[in-house]
Amino acid sequence: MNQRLEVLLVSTPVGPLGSGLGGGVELTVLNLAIVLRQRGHKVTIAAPETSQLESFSIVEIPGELQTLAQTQNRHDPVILPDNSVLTNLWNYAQQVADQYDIILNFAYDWLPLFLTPFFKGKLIHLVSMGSLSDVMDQAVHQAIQQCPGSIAFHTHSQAETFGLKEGYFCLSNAIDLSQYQFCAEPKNQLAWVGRISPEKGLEDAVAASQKTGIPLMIMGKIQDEAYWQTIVQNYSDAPIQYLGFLSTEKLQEQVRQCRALVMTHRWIEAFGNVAIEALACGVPVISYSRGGPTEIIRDSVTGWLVEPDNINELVQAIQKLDQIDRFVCRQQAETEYSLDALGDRIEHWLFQVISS
Ligand code: HBI
Repeated sequence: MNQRLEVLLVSTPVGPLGSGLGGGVELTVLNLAIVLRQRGHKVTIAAPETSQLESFSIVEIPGELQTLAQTQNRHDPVILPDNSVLTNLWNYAQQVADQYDIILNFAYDWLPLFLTPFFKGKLIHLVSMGSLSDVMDQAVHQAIQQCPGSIAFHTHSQAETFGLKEGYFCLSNAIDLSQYQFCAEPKNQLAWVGRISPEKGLEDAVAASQKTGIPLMIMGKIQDEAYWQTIVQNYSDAPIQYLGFLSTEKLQEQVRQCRALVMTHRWIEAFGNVAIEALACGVPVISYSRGGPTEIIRDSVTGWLVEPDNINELVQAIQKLDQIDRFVCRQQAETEYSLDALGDRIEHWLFQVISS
């Protein structure tokens, strides 16, 4: 039953698409828009004004951007600025709702979750982070309870942070594999990719680089300058290089030349896009056994899962890298994380919602 659906994607209110403020969600919106259009569905995107997304036309909505949820405290009340773009986005969605079969929300915010039952079964949500606040936890539980099937996460470990073991759709994620080139013969160096911020635990990867003497290529936006300076001072003799915040093309050019990607996150990663980007280049992933990466990495086959926050185990895993077949890493990306695999998963969810 492959009917042609009219789908409205409502983006995150923290920044215009293309600004990078929306982090991983920007790539997720783009990839889902691409696969839905490829499969013949009509895709419309509503997002904060000045948003841009490749060839997609966007309904630009004005208003004040929303505070980043991860900068707030767990017990904080909902904050809505005057002339909030979040409120304006959902005012718009409500006005045009009858023109769509499905309205898919990407905002990690209370308002759209609360509105779920008011949209007569059309409104569904892809939750983009783990549990961060009581108000969001409660809104997610209420949406599932009132509208079963209306919530998707990227991984089961992400869902578990909300205390959920069932009653949701697990979408995983995907990347455009044609942008990532396989590399069989790497240099003797390691990669670390991510926002440079305390919850990403960069210092552990730097410590492992210092212990093994293997150079560490660091890529990503410096979000916390003081945190970065502390690392540089505390590990002044570690063989590290900061390569900046790179485009996908430049990022994969660097990562593919590495023996492994090292993931040292302190918090529960909802998914771990950088892990599938590495696998797509044939690069094994060594990660703390915490959150999304535990559902991506096949331990001892496409990488190693080590005891969280244990630098010695990182070092031991680095010393076992020759046991990993880099081609198998690429194969896993092709089987599970291609845009085509994502297309199957998103259609499965949408048709499930339509038929219920
Ligand atoms: N914070 N309030 C709020 N709303 C979002 O949609 C949001 C956010 N913080 C981060 C974020 N989205 C995305 O960058 C991550 O989900 C990837």
